[in-house]
Amino acid sequence: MIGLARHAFAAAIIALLALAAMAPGVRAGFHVCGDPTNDGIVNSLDALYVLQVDAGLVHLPPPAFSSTDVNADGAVNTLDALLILQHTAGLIATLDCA
Ligand SMILES: [Ca+2]
Repeated sequence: MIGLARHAFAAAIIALLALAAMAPGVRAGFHVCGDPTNDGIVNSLDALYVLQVDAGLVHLPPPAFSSTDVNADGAVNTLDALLILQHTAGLIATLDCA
């Protein structure tokens, strides 16, 4: 039941964010924690990308994993997207990736 709710939550967030922007393609090479889109900026598009990965809509290339697992728990999921959004909103000063 919790898993179903988690996926429903992720799907709702994806739908809302997709209205605002198209998901960018992921380029080779990842450097900034919380920036799986690798555009040098950590923002809501990165959270959208994480939610798409969690929902199975896009594939996360192995090199991107370490910059995407922002809570370093070994998984890329909605918690990482939440932390990215909190960072974007200024509620978290830094993100610590695996
Ligand atoms: Ca994680």
